[in-house]
Amino acid sequence: MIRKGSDSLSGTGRTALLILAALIMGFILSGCKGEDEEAAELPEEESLVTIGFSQIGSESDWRMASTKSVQDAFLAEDGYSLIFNDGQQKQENQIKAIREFIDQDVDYILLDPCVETGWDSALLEAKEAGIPVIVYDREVKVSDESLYTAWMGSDFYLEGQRACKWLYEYLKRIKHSGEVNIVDIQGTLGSSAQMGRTKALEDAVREYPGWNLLDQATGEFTTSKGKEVMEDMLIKHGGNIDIVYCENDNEAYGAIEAIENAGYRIGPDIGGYEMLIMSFDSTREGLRLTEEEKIAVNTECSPLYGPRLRSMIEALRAGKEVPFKTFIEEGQFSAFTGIREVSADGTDYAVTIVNDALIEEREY
Ligand code: GZL
Repeated sequence: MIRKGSDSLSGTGRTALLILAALIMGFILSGCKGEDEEAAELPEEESLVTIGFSQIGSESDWRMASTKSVQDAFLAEDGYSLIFNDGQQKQENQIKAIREFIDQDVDYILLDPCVETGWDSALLEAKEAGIPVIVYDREVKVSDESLYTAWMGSDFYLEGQRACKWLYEYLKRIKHSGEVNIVDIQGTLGSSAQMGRTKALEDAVREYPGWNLLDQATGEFTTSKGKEVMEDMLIKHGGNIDIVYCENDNEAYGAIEAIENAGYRIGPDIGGYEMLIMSFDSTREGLRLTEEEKIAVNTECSPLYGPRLRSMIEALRAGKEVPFKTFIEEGQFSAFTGIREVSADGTDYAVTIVNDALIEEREY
């Protein structure tokens, strides 16, 4: 305490003054932290929203882009703690990860399911623990849809329909009246992406006269397996193959390598004994091959879910309703300028002609 009118302070008074001065100094200093101190200041660990992210694996360019999109959307500086688990393309690993997230009592679980079935028990455990599960990209098939909060992803059957309709229109424009022999390098068997794209091709083969499905085998959405499957198909069918339907870009990379190694030509001129490659994903590398006409048509499957998933979680945190099922818009690309749109399911979809600028701008 400071006494008034006194020209010298007692011991107590001096101590009080020193304490007061220290308090004032402390107050001033605390208000002017260095920039780096503020920058380094992150939300307290316990205040972060924790998210368990069960990712399928790292099998393809698409998958890596999908992982990056989610990681970039849930940063600590934005108040999130993302716990990432790579399932290495095995459902048992993903189920184990879900159970670990429950033990860690995360706030939300993000799941991209490698296959559609076999999730009921793990999802029931999450529901009983009160942890909302958002499924994205591929779908789950469960006995009770209340086992998860929402799904957002692609319409894989429509992707396949658009790809096959493009081929139908293309064959018309080059006046190819004969039969076409098609081989199908499938994705991971049992995944929604594979089932949708495969079924669309099988339905088109039934619908369009002269379309023959020579062979089908899974390339597991990888370059190496796609190459191996193509090598086997070339041994069995050789130059009888007209169309190679690759269910993702990485399989197309592998198929192209196998076809060129075997001395066959790749391109849109199937009448001139070139093999025509179709693909899905529309990655930057896939579109570069499309511009070179090594891939005739590339049907997009966007991996950029991060911002959408973050918006959904922010809505849930705010107590808002979110749609149970959300399909995302996707494009289609080709270097063939004769087709600018295809109609599927009663809707006209634009076909974008690839060019360098478009490829440069791609986020993945
Ligand atoms: C489809 C996605 C598929 C991609 C592949 O949404 O699940 O898995 O098409 C990826 O590239 O491996």
